[in-house]
Amino acid sequence: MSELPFIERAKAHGDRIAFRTSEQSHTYRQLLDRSGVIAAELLADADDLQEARLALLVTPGFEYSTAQWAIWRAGGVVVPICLSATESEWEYALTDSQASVVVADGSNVAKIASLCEKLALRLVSVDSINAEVSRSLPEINPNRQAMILYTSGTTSKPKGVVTTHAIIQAQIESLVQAWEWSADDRIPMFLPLHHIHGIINITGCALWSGAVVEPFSRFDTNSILGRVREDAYTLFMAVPTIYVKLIQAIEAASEADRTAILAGFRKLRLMVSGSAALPASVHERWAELTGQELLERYGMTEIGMAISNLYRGERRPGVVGAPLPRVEVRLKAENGAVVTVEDEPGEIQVRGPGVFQAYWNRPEATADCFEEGWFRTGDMAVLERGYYRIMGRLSVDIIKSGGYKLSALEIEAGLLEHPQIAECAVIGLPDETWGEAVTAACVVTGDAPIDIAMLRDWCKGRMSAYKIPQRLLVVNELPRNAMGKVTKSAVRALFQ
Ligand code: MCA
Ligand code: AMP
Repeated sequence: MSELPFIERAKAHGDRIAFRTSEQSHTYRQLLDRSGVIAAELLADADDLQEARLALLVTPGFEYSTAQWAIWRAGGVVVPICLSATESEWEYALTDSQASVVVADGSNVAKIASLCEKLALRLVSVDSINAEVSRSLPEINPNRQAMILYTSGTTSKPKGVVTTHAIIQAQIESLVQAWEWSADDRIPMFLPLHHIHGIINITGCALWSGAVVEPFSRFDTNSILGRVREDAYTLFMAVPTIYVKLIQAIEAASEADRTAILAGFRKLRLMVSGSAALPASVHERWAELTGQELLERYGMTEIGMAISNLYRGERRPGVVGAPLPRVEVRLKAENGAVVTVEDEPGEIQVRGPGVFQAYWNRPEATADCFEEGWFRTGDMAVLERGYYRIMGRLSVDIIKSGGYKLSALEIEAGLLEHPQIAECAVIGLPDETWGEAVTAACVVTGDAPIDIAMLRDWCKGRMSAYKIPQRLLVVNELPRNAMGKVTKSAVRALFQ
């Protein structure tokens, strides 16, 4: 019987370490065995989960990957949900994806139990599966659906991005080839596992290659710097905000600590930045400190990684590079013509085996984002001396803060629930640490004043922490055009 390629590969990696923490290590064989046991439990009496959606609320690390593999091996579709989301954000993802099961671990089980009860969903606690059941698992065609990731966009609610096993494999193989992953690699994983940066670029590529992943429950500067000093890694991948925070930490460290940390970074074979624009100044400062030229790359939930600076070749600050293996990129000018020369801007459009299948249950949105078989990214770029430079986004309603993609419309809808906010407009303003800071202009009613601290406090528990505005301006009215529509460029001008 043929198995999914990642299973076949894991068998070959056998007794190599897949996950290592300060407490314990797990091998690829353990990953296979444990995921087989969980798959059997998930199947219960069924032969195949037949692409049923199973939400995943599991801590990063061995537990997460065993549960993910178990869902795949049982024939289900994984819907990873954000560990720190609010209950209403979970409810949206669970109902929109029509999930029938939630797979959770540790304290996450209790956190989501009442919601599962409300929605009549089966809640499986991976920790309580002890049986050593051995049973045959279904044969899974690689063209079957494998994962749904929720991504914010130009609609007020996030959309589910559906990928198949074959698409995931194409996304991983492209990166493994371009960045020369091997079984000798060791990488820290401190990014959230409901987005592709952590799922595909780090964990997916590492497990495909037989490498070691060192998981952290969150980004904690001191623990990660401690391990860098000990030469624990060969590879490092992060969003620009993390490099900014690392520079601040290194600059604040004592001379001795600083020397040891920098010596650790110097030994890595590759450091990658992505998910948001890496300012050239950060690239240059990092190179000055560590001698490492950060490799910047560009991607999107819908397409995986598309463009990258070269592993062996030029890494130019401020640009994202050239198309990755098996990815085709073109620029489409505003007048609809395909750009054929350098220095002329256009929208990035992408084609290739790593492009997603569809937005879950949204045929119109899916059709709208393809043009002649090319995916329209909504990002503008220009080709300069063979490398693409990202110039910005077509939509002002998409904000990137700390690598998270946020919908201004979704945040506005949340803020309008505040009893005193009559109208609001949310924009992203440039910010040294976060890339963009979520910023709100609000028309407030009633006599009680509202300041940013009060607003942030009110938002806590109502929306994920990274969506909460960092700046607030109370205005008498929002700027509108002749049609009565709020103009975001005029809102932006209010802050200058
Ligand atoms: C945390 N906070 C944030 C953010 N993250 N505020 C705005 N934007 C954020 N992204 C809040 C915290 O809730 C806290 O609020 C305060 O900021 C300070 O928290 P701190 O502990 O300093 O931050 P942190 O918890 O360390 O988080 C920073 C982070 C995190 C590690 C950079 O944001 C993160 O993991 N970002 C990566 C997201 C990611 O993986 N994106 C990739 C998407 P308070 O003080 O009120 O409690 S995939 C993608 O984009 C494509 C495919 C691609 O190309 O990769
Ligand atoms: P997401 O939907 O979270 O996958 O975010 C994808 C978006 O992140 C892209 O459409 C870009 O706007 C942005 N992005 C990713 N990498 C980069 C980069 N290196 N430079 C600028 N923007 C980036």
